[in-house]
Amino acid sequence: MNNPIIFSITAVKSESTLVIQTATLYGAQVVVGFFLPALTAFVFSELLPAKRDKSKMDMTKAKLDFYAFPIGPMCRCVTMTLDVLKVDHNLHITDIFSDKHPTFEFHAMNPQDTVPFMKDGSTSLTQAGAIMIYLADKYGGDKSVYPEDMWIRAKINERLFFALSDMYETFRHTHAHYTFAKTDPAPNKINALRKQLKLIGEFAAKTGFVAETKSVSIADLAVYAIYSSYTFTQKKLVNLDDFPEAKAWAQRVVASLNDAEKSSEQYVKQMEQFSREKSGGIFD
Ligand SMILES: N[C@@H](CCC(=O)N[C@@H](CS)C(=O)NCC(=O)O)C(=O)O
Repeated sequence: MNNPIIFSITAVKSESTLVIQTATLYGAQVVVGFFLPALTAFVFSELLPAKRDKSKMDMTKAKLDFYAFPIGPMCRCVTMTLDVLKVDHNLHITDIFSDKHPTFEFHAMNPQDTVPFMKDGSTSLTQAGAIMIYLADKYGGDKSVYPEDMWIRAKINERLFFALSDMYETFRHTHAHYTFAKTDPAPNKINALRKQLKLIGEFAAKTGFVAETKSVSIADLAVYAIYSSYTFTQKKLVNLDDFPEAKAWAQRVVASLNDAEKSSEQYVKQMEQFSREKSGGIFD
């Protein structure tokens, strides 16, 4: 024990153990003091928001898939939104009147079986209004079709729901009723249509657009998609000339849409052919 060599070896050993222990303790402090807070900050600031905002998680820039029967106004208001926002997409024409609808693949994606239906990366949506709002939020560019101000949005939402619920219901009981039932609609449904056409003119009186915005909003697109379905039914339903304010609004919308209106126009023509054939000439 008193051997000086053994003593000095023992002293060196215990000193290096002390050095290692100190280094380990220091390392642990660095991990706990710096890396852990940094890692926590990274998880909260980058990974968790990315999980909420699914667009950040999409590794590939795959094109959006849109399933529609675009001669119908519920689908046309979305095709117009896609065109106005210039969203690159695959359009899958889905014939809802075909015996094969819904296909197994379509039902697996959308158990509700309805169009419009959209898949964009990991997001899939039904309901025309929900899809329009999503597109405007994600691809809205300068946000003019759906400004971020909550008061402006509230009015746009109100008029969007007016179109997609009230106007669409009237469309089903008038235009679609003639097409499929081939009999006159109930008089109160024609009255509802006349009231809605008058309202469109009143809504547009303030700024020229139905949701009191300075330019076309998604509410104008939804109202226009349904309004344009009445252009070839005037002999049988209502004469659009009886509602000059609504007519002036429609012309204003068409003028501001430029090329985006072309696809809608082409689908309205297809709708005319479809409705005339199905109804057995009732609109002639
Ligand atoms: N409230 C829905 C209505 C969708 C809807 O009823 N779509 C019809 C065509 S306009 C449809 O897909 N029908 C076929 C089916 O239900 O199988 C929306 O806004 O998208």
